[in-house]
Amino acid sequence: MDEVIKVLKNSCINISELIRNNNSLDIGKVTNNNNVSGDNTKILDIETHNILTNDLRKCKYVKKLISEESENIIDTGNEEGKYLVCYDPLDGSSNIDINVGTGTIFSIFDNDKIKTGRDILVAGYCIYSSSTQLVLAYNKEVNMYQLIDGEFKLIKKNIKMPNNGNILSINESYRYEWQHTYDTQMIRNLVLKKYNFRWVGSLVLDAHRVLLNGGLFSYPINKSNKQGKIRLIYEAYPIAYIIYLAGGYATSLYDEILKLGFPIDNIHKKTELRLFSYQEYIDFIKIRDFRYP
Ligand code: FDP
Repeated sequence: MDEVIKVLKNSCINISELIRNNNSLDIGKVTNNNNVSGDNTKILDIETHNILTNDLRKCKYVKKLISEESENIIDTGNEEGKYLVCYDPLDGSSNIDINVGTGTIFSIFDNDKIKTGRDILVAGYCIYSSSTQLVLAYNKEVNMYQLIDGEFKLIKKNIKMPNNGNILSINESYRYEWQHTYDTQMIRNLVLKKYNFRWVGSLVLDAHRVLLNGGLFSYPINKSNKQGKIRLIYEAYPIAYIIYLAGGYATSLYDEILKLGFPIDNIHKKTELRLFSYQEYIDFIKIRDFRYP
């Protein structure tokens, strides 16, 4: 396992270098292809997919790969391989060309023991923003590292989320397309409590804020995204795992994200995603289940 984590760390360092040393207008250009989810693929999406896929293929402990940018599961052909590694090589690709933060999200499973998101062995993400930071959930602890002088140095150990926050993170432009009123009611309640809005539009950064400062992130289903927009295997599961380990909550409307079955026959399946610290979770459940206030 340590070997696989080492490979992922190195790939993230290489991706960070690629982003910092190239013209963001060039690497943010759209290619002629869409990915399997129908998103416009950008040059950096492809380059980051290639870095991770090539590096992980060479690691003899890795058996299979699931990437946002590959339609099917990739078999590495490694005979000793034991692990499945799932990744969104570049989350937040709409932010590349305007130099707003993006990230890589990943998780590692034992390939022969996968039923739900609870079977994750390691989850993590790397943020490429004003600094490059890695958050790793492993051995029941969430730790945060920063890339300083070419190495990831531990800067925060055993992260625990606060009981509540003061930020509300939702793309309200879909308000009239939401399929129910719970999110609208939640927004009203939190605004009355003086919460402030923030929406980076890169899940990895909006989730990172919830992890460190608490609050709410919500991406409900809407008319354009009838199943939700966040990809379950390589976006929602790993973020949910990290948030849970740090004491928060990650759900769709009714289900805990980590309890959702692993969609092996539909690896790009989408879901709703809500992230909460404790107080916001309680508030949301009251609204959803008791129509309160
Ligand atoms: P992106 O399409 O830029 O890759 O799931 C992908 C994602 O970004 C998330 O990172 C982000 O939270 C969300 O989509 C943003 O979607 P909207 O543009 O609909 O707000």
